Amino acid sequence: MSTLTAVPVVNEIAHAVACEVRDGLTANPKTLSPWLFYDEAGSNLFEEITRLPEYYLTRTERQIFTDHADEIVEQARQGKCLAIVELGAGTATKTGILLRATLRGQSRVVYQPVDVSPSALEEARESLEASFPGLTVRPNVANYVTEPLVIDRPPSSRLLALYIGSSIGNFTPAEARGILRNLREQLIPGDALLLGTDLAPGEHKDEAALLDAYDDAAGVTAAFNRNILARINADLGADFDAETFRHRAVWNAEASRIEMHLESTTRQTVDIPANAACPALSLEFEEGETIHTENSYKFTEASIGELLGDCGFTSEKSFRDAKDLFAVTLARAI
Ligand code: AVJ
Repeated sequence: MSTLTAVPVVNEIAHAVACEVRDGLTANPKTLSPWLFYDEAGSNLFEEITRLPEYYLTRTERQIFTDHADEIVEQARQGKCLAIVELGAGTATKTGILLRATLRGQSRVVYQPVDVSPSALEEARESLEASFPGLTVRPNVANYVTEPLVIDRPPSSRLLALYIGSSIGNFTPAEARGILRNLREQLIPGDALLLGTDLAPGEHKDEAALLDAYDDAAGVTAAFNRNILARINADLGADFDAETFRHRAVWNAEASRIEMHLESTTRQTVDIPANAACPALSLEFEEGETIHTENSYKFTEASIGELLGDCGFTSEKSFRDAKDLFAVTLARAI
């Protein structure tokens, strides 16, 4: 057996960080990919964001699950037994509501969370199996964005795939279609998808409130955004002074997305030492130059239907909160 295949995941991540930074920061305009936010400090900051008064997304989706869990599960199962898969599960904190509802109608359920983080999946497995007798958690460590999915189908059950938390919002329309088509390949007609998407401003949501969700008064989102620079310093030995970059949140109406940027408040040079993926870089920033760090796409009933239709699904039912801020769509594989 070759030892070359046993590259530890940690080195793969270090290599991916180096490649991402090389490609993004030598591009014009400069960009960085949002997955870079989620080192340990960034994951903690995101948890903090989900509790902010301005950041309505997490608590609104949780409320939709709390109010409609039985209906969602009944709609998905159509009298059959369900097995549940979740893309980007993380620690699966909201999923318990749906698992509990599923276990009201069947005595056993298999839950397959897919995530790149083995530690998050292990945490999910321990806490969920302790809370729900009848639940079997089968962690699946994989990158559902870049790798073909492998999902196990327990005999004679129908699959319900969860892609919640507005995670799909981080991807361009083309990338989002790639992800849902990758999922669809593992499903058969009659299987279900539950998709959580944030809604565009309009009749029920004003643009200012949406912007506040990405630029909170306490500055937690700003710290989350700047943490990407601290991570690059820590992982690659770069010399970013994060305090010289201002957090910017912008609504791009044409693309229907919130964009986050980091804006250099001064003309400066940032150095990144050579690494396995890249020779040493000396990066010039003009005063006011930005790094585009995130897109968060916002949807309408129509754009959700279009996305699903393009990927082999049909939308069956949309579950909303009372203020119509967020949508949870139950779709069927056709
Ligand atoms: C984790 C992608 C759903 O886009 O709202 C929160 C990330 N960025 N605040 C989102 C995020 C800034 C979040 N998602």
